[in-house]
Amino acid sequence: MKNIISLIFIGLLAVSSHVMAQAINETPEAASATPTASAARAEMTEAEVRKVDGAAGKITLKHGEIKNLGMPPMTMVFQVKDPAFLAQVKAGDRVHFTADKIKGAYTVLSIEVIQ
Ligand SMILES: [Cu+2]
Repeated sequence: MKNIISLIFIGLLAVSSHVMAQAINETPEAASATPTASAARAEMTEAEVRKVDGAAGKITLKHGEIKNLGMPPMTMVFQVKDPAFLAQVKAGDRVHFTADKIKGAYTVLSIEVIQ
């Protein structure tokens, strides 16, 4: 009798943890609250170009909040995915860009001047 009660208890535990796992998976907040979003999910962020350093392959941006990186507005230096980006912009331009952390370095994945 004791064994049967134990089995029922274990069975209930298994069922309830399965239901809880499902509930967690189906919570919309849990699905979108991954700060390590892939590049494909990166949202456009607005910024002002402060400096373009073609030799170093870097760009300094005064950027707004970068949601996919969980980063507040600030001025900082980025690597660029494609050196050609640096020829498309100049200091003072207002731009839209996407960025992600690649091999530990914040990197601009796309950039376009706001006309
Ligand atoms: Cu930043």
